[in-house]
Amino acid sequence: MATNRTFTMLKPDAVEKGHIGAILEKISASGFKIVAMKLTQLTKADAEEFYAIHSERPFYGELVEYMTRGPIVAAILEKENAVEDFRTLIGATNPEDAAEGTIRKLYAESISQNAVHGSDSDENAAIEGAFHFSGRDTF
Ligand code: RTP
Ligand code: MG
Repeated sequence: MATNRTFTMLKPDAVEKGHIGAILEKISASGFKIVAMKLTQLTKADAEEFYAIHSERPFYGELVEYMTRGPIVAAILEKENAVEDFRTLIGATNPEDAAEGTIRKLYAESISQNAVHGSDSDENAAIEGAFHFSGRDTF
């Protein structure tokens, strides 16, 4: 994946509360082009692998439970400086610390259930995008 791309998930809490449309609208309005997208559900093995970096953290079990409890929207987004700009758009991990107008400030419930994921590097964006999408599903 080119470095002008990032990977996102609208997490189960956002989907359950009916926020898919509002969040995608905000993403599009912020200049990101959707180049791959689907509604899907993570298995326990998927979530454990996706968040393996956090496996020693006290919240890991809770995180895997949360991320697998219902459908998510997975998408690859394209924009110049996509990884950094998308992290800015979603805001801090804890919505209490997130800037006004960010997706987490608007839609996240808590530090654990925070509505949206954004890749933290170009390398991880490529790995995470490839985890969910084949070349023929990416435009
Ligand atoms: P993400 O990977 O989902 O985009 O979130 P992030 O970079 O802002 O935060 P990260 O440190 O990578 O944490 C991954 C996800 O784990 C949950 N979390 N819970 N209870 C807690 O203290 C806690 N801390 C993190 C959140 O769902 C967070 O997004
Ligand atoms: Mg992270």
